[in-house]
Amino acid sequence: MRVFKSLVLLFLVPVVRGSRVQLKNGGYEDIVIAINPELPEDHNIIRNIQDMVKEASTYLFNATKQRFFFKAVKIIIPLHWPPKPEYLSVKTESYDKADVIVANPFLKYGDDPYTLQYGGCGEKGRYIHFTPNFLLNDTLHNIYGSRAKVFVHEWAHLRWGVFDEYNYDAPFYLSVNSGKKTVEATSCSTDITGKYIVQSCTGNSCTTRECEYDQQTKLYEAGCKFVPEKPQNVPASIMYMQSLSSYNRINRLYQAAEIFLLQIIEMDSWVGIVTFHSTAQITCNLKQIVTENVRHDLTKCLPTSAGGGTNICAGVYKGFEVIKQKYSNLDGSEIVLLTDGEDRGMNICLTEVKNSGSIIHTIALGPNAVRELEQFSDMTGGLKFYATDTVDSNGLIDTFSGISSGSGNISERSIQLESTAQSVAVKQWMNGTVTVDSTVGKDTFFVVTWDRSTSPPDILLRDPKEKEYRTSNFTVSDLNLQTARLKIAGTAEVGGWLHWIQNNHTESQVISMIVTSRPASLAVPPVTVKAHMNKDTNNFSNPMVIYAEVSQGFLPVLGATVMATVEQETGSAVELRLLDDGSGADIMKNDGIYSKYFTSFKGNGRYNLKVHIQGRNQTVRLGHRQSRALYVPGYIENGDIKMNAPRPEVSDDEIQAKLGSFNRVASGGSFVVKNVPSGGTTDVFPPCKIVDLEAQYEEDKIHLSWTAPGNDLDEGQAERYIIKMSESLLDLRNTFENATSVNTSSLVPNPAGTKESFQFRPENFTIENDTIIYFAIRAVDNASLTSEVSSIAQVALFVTSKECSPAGASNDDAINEDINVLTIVLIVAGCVAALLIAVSITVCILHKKNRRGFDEIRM
Ligand SMILES: [Ca+2]
Ligand SMILES: [Ca+2]
Repeated sequence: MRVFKSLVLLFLVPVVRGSRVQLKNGGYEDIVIAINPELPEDHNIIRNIQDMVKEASTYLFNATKQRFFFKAVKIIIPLHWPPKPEYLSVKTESYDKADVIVANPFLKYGDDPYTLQYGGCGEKGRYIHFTPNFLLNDTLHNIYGSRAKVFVHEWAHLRWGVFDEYNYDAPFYLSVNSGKKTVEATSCSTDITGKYIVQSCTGNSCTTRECEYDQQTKLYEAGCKFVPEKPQNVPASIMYMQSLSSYNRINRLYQAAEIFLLQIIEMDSWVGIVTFHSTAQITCNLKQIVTENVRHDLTKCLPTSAGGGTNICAGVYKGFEVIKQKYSNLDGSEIVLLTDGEDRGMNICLTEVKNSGSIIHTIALGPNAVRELEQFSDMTGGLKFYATDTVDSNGLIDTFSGISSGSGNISERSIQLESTAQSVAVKQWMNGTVTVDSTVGKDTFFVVTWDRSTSPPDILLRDPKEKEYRTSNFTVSDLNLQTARLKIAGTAEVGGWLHWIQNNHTESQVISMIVTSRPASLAVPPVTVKAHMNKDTNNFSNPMVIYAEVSQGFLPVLGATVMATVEQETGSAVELRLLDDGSGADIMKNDGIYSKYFTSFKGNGRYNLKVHIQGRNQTVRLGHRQSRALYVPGYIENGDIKMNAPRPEVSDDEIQAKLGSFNRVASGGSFVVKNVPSGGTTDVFPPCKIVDLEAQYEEDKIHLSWTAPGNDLDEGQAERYIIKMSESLLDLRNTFENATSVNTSSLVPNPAGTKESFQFRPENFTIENDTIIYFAIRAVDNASLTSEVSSIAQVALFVTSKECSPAGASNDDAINEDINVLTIVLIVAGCVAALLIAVSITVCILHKKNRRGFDEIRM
């Protein structure tokens, strides 16, 4: 029996995530600024972006001691904006991989520029979000500073993973310097002068007064704001004020590609299909998907038998040929390339592929797929997928579903609601519920697949209004006898869809249920999920981090249950729950980004990631993104206090929006693991650093609380805790072992993610009035591996608030670790010398030709 070898699909809507910015001789190149397709035409946006970037380049150049500048920036404008002769068409740039997005905020909560960033300090962010109003309204200069400085501020977040040096949640902190206690604004340079002001407004008339102290916290009262003097001689940090053969692969391929053609790919796309083995053939010339019939015609071009040999370059060349039937160049076209075979001749077309302008997504199928396959994705900015031969993981189907448009036009995108499979014994049932939420419901498909019998299992599907669909309502295609498909007419009912599927075959078989849908309306963005690992290639024994970003438009979705499944080549899968609680791998609590360390490396080779998300009457919170520009409350000029308009605050009712229940499934692509020792591994992962330690002093007792780490980072259970206390923050941080121990013999760690609390009466420690005690904690696992020293918590045991003065004394003993940030900037900056500042700004039209070819390869 011949083995199916490879498949290539070509199409033309930009996908891809991840910036492709390059730094050459100090100049940042290939920066992409994309304007959301929904924005109406306004050429002032382009003009102001150009001015902003030019000015920012000079500012960055000077701020980094002439080391960095912006060299080449491309602006992608919506297709519906009138063209001009100087505009170019996009190549491999796209809205989805833009470094800067210009788009309306989803709901009105101001124009704060921010950077979506969820890695640790030093890791790159995803994108910067500017609103059109920020780019057009010059009066916002007083609030955020000049656009150029804001851009450099956000750029530091995006490229260098630098954190903010101000803190809305804790705007003030208690500082001790030479025995003198002062209350400080959390700012980078404490030499910045100004006043602490409370503003109260009745109607349009506002009054200001100096802040008073809160007797409870010994800090300034709530609502107190630091208002800086406008002329400042102190150099402020940019970060503060910025101003298958035996596995029946051919059948699985058909099932998966059919779902792609019938349900996933957008209307109006152009698609062609090519198959290849040792040579390549066009089986379908480019067709535009204008009706459902075209979709069905395309499925007839899919291969149903396998050939021999794998010549990947021949397949790709044939794919280029198909695209060129209609277009003079390959810019913006996309190719899906699938192979399960080896090909030593891949190198001969690397240069042509790289320069083609086409984006290539790769799918490696099974354990023998050519090792270098992913190079094509890396060179062209395509996605990478890996599907195992495990039938009950739906790997290949999920892979195809992961290839969706990145054009920024979410309203057309297919969204995977469910993908589940299991082996079902004779006469047994696979039952379940899929929730259709109000943000989706158009073009909803329920697909049942099975892998042995030639007739469908018995299917009963019941919608939320109790309307029933049975096997006879499903369509089984003539070409593929193991898939039954039901398209729901109109918009699918919102609520739980129950299904019962019985295996009526004479032996057990794997049955799966796949549900896809599209957004219900243009006005409401759907809940979407993006899942990925922190890197594509990992060397043991570095841990990896799994991220799933759950959002509705630009808003984080909180409270969802997020399960990640990581599968490796041998097919053994590991399931992990991702959390958004700010502990372990999760940098920020409640930002809609769910994270978890991954350490279960069972061997070398390819792994794939898939996430399942369930929301059950959860809320979407209209929270502010982190890493945004500081909203400056006002200035003092010649002794006069000039307050800016108060930040448009959103009430809690507005920030909480009921989202109802929903289901989502997303493929997170593939990654490669190297250097795993053969013959099993010993424990190399300590518990993760505790980052949320808090301390309180109440009734003569210290109350400590934190989130439990695990045995291996944030997984499992630690064996014991070591808690230390000191009157010196630096001693505690630098020489933890020498600090005073707290007796923790009664303290047994709970499983990772549990909230821990511990109370004790400080003994061997003289508590006097005016004492500040600092606390830190480390966890130890059963292999005696010890976590890093935690974040430091403090309690202040003093009552003399009169001594507090808002003096701007510098604090060497600073509590805010952010003091390192400027240094980080300089270290990052300290390697390249640039001689020239010349910004080239190109405007590109996001073309939506949607031509998609569909090459298919076999051996
Ligand atoms: Ca988070
Ligand atoms: Ca361990």
